[in-house]
Amino acid sequence: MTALDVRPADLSGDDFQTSDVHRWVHAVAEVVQPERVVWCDGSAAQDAELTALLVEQGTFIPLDPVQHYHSHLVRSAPDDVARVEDRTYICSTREDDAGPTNNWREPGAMRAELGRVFTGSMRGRTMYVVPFSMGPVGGPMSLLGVEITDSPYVVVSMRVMTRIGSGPRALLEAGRPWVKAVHSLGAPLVDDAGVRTADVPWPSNPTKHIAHFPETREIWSFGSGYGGNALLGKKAMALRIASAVARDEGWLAEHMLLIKVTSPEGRAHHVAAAFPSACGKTNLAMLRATLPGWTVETIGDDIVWMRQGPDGRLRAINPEAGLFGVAPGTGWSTNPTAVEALWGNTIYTNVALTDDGDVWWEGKTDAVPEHLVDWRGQDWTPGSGTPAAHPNSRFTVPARQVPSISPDWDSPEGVVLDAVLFGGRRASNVPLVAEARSWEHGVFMGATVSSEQTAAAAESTVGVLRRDPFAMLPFCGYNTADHWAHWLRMGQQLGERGRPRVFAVNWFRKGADGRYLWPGFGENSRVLAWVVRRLEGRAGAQDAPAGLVPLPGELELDGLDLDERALAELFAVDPAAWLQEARATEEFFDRFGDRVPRQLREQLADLRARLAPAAPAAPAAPARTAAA
Ligand code: OXD
Ligand code: MN
Repeated sequence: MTALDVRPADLSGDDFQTSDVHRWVHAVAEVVQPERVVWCDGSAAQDAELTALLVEQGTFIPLDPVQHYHSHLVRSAPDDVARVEDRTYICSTREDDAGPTNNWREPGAMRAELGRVFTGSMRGRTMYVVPFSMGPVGGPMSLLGVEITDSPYVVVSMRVMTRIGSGPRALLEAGRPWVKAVHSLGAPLVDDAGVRTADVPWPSNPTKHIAHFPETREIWSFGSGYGGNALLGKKAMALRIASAVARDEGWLAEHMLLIKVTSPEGRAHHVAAAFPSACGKTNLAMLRATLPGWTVETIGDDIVWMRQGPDGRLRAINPEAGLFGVAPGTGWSTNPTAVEALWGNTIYTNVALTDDGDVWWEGKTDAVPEHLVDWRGQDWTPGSGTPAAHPNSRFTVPARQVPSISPDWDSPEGVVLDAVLFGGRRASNVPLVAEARSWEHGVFMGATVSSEQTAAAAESTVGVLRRDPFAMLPFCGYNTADHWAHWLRMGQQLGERGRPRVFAVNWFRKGADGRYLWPGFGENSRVLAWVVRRLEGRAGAQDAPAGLVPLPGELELDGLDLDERALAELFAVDPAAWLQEARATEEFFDRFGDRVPRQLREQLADLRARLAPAAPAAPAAPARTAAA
C-alpha cells in the first residue's frame, strides 16, 4: 500500500498521532481487531491496488475495456440489495427528538448492542480509514468525515461519491470538526478460536444495524455492504446527521436534486427539487429540454445543502462528488445523458452481464438481449420471468462525467437558489404545477408530499396516500415536525429577499382511463419554463386550492400533443377528494401532536376554507395557446 500501513498496536507511526482522529481510529481498532490498518489517500495508485484486490477476490468482474473503460460489475449477496429502513436507527437521548417516523433507540442500549456486534468484527480483515469531505474540500458549506470500513468496495465507491484523501486529511489535522462513521461488513475471517475461513465475493451479515447518533455526530453501520447502508457519506451523513447539524446551525440538508435552468434570453436560475425515492430525480436532474431555447444543466441528483450567503440569499451545493443512480429505467430513451455519463470509471452493482462483456438492465435499451447472465450470476433469457437486473441495481459514476454537468457544480460557495419544487407520484388532486402563496404555504407543500400506493402494493392500500414529507421520511435525523418548524424559521431568517420561491409539481396525474395525462421527461421543461417566468415576473397565475396555477395561455404548450380535456384534467379540482385528503393530512399531523407548527395547522384550515362550498369556482384550465 502507498499509504500508511500499520498494525493497531503501532498506530503511533501515523501522523495523525496527536489528533482526535488518531485516538478514535486507535480506539475503534481495539474493538474491531483488524489484521492491519490502511489509511486511504485518495490516490490513483491506491485505487488501482484496491481495484486489483477486488478483482482477485472475485468481487469485481472487469468489463470489456473497449466498451467500458476501467469499469466493473459487482454482484451483492441476494439478501443485501438495498437500504434497510427497519434496521436504521436515530439514537437521540430523547425519543421525542427522533419522532414518530424514525426508529428510535436509546443511545446507551444501542451502544451496548453495537459493542457486542463490533467486537472482533474485522478479525482477519484490513481496516481502511477514509478521510473525506462532503462538498468541495475546505469550502464554507462543506463538512468533513472519517469512515472506517473493512470493505474495499466501499473505499473505491467512496472515492467516487466523496472527496477523499490528503485535502480532507490536512483539514482534520488542523482540527476542523468532523463526523465519525464506522462501517463493518460483520464478516470476520478469523473466529474466536483463531480459525481462519475463506473470504467470499460479497461478505455481509444477516444481522444489520445502521445507527445514527446525531448529538455526537456518529454513525455505526454493521452487516451490510450495500449503498446507503455502507457508503456513509451519503444518506447517513449528508442527510441524517447533516440535517440535525443544520437544524442546530441554521442551514438545510435536504433530499433534493439541483439544476441550473437557462432561458432563451440567456438568464440562469437555480432550482432544487425534492421527490421521494423512485420518482425520477435523476431524470429531472439531466433533463433535455424539448422547449426551444431552454437548457438544463446538472448540479446534483440526490442531496442539496443550503445556507444563507453573505448577500442574504440562500446558496446551495451538491455535497456529493458522484452519482449512485438506480439503473433500471435509466435508458437511451428516458435519460440518454445518464447513459452517456457511463462511458468509463463506473462501478455497476447487481445489473446483468451480456455475452460480449457489456452490461444491461431493464429499460437500458428498447431491445431486450436474447441471453444474459442475471444479477445473481445465472443464465437469463427474456422468457425467464424474473428481472435480469435487480430493481435496485446501481451505477456509481463520477459527477464530472455527466455531459450536462454545470461548470459551477463544484463551486465551494454554491449557487444562489431561486426556486424549490416539491413533487410526489400523485394520480389525483395535485395539479401539474402550483406556486405557493407564501413561505408558510410552501412549507405546507413540503410537509404534505405524498404518493398514492400503486397496484404493486396490497390491494387494500391502493390509492392510500403514503406520506413522505419533504421526501425526507427515511432521511431526517430528527423529529419531522421539528424539521417543518426549522423550515419556517429559515424562512424568517432569510426574509423575503433571501428565500427561494416554492412550487409543487406533479408529472404523474392520471385521467379517468388510468393513463398519464402529462408526457413528462423532456416536456417537463415547459413546467420549468413557467416556474422561471414566474421568478422573472413574466407569467401570470390564478388562485386555486393547491396554490397559484398558470393563467390560461401561460404554459407553453406549442408542439405538444395534449388535448384540451387532458389539460383541464391536469388542473381539475375535486373538492370532495381534496377534503378527504385534508382529513388524511390532519390525521398525519396528529401523529406529531403539539410539535406541529401552528402555521401548518393554519395552512390546513385555509385549504379547507378554500374547498368549502361557498368558495369561488375552480380556476379556468390554462388554455392551449402559448403566450410567449
Ligand atoms: C436513493 C434513495 O438511493 O433515495 O437515492 O433511496
Ligand atoms: Mn435519494
